[in-house]
Amino acid sequence: MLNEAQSRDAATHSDHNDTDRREAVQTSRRGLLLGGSLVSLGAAAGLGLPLGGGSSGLTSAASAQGAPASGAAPKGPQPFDYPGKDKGLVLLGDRPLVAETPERLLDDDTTPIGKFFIRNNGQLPDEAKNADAWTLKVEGEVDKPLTLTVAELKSRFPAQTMRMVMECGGNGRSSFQPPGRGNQWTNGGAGCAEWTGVKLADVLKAAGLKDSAKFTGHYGADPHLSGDAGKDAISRGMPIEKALEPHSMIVWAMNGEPLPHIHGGPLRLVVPGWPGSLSSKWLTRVLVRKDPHDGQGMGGTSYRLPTVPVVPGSTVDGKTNFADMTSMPVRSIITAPANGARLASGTHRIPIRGAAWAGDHEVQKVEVSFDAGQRWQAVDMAKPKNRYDWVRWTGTVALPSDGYFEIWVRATDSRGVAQPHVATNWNPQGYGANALHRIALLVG
Ligand SMILES: Nc1nc2c(c(=O)[nH]1)N[C@H]1C(S)=C(S)[C@@H](COP(=O)(O)O)O[C@H]1N2
Ligand SMILES: [Mo]
Repeated sequence: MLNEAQSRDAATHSDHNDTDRREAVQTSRRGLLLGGSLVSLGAAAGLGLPLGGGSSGLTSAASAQGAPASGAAPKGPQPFDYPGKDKGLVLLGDRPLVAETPERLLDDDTTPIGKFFIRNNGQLPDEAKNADAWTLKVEGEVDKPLTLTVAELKSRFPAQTMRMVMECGGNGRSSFQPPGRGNQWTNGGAGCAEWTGVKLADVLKAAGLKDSAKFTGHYGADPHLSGDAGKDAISRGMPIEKALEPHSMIVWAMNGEPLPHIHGGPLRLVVPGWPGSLSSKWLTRVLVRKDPHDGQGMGGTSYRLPTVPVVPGSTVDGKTNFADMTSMPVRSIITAPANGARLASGTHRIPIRGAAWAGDHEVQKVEVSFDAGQRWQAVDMAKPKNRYDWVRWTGTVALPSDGYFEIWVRATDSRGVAQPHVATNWNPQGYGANALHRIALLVG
């Protein structure tokens, strides 16, 4: 059996199709964790223990990510440095640029742009000089192919603003054992912003969908990592039913500001509830198709899950008994206190808060435990603003004494499906892991 460091190494160096390759060149998460913000968080909180962040699984939260990987030289703190972004984001890879938001930074009702995670598959395209002149083509199985500028989108169709979660399909990947290939997200490949734009459905209807219109394919302006102009960085698509949902949007603003370049400005899709990879940034073209899209990031094991569970670590090509991911699974996070917080002796009533969301489903309940799941208590949930908004929750746990405690949280969706204690339905690229979130606290 591989130990954690070895298998993480294997994950980092594995080589498969193009998508995998891109993820494989990324910086090892382990190295960053060792020298990075999570360890210093423990230190900053006055705690000598090497507490990890976002840990899940069957080891204690304090030890889950604390042991140095053999051969990895400890590095100094490496704050994430990108214009307009919070230095507390954690860099998962710099080529392509990928950064996640530690759970404690997801403490705002609406995730500020500065704290919103970044997930690129290719290079950044050039920044548009005139956002309103950016053009989008809608073609394929339509009566009237359209070429629309952003200015025309704004003037021809009714605008709407929705607060909705965007979540990477690989969010939670670091809790798979053996590790799934790709960015080792904890729970921070997600954020919830206010998106302003038009319904994708309105634009598709203006183009006139033919009876043969069954699927979409999306294209963005970002060059492939290799620079090869014949390849797309990513090009995913979805069934037309999802495209026609009123919450599937073409957006130009985020939290009331023009959509930032790093988040796909001037124009992107937001397809809530499903893997973030459908929410194409720097959107240039929506192709309406009669057959499922075959772009970069479709097929094989890309954004696909086993329909018949496979042995963890097995070699599978995704051709049989696999299906495209649709709804993301239910997830909850504790955003305060921060993992590793140290509280004064005698502090036993601990206010805690966080967020929960459930892909296409609603959150039915959120519960917390301070005794490793022997007893659970429900917390109060705020009403979401609209469908696909997350639920902000608050609660208080009454600890029996001073000492070391873990607070666990789990959410249950509207179908009665709760988060598992360990990541389940292992798959080679590590999608859909939603093991419950835990934080460690030391009182006294
Ligand atoms: N054109 C383009 N669109 C893209 C991507 C990309 O690399 N290129 N990444 C996708 C993935 S995998 C995710 S999770 C989201 C992330 O959006 P964000 O970077 O704004 O957080 O964008 C999606 N849209
Ligand atoms: Mo993603």
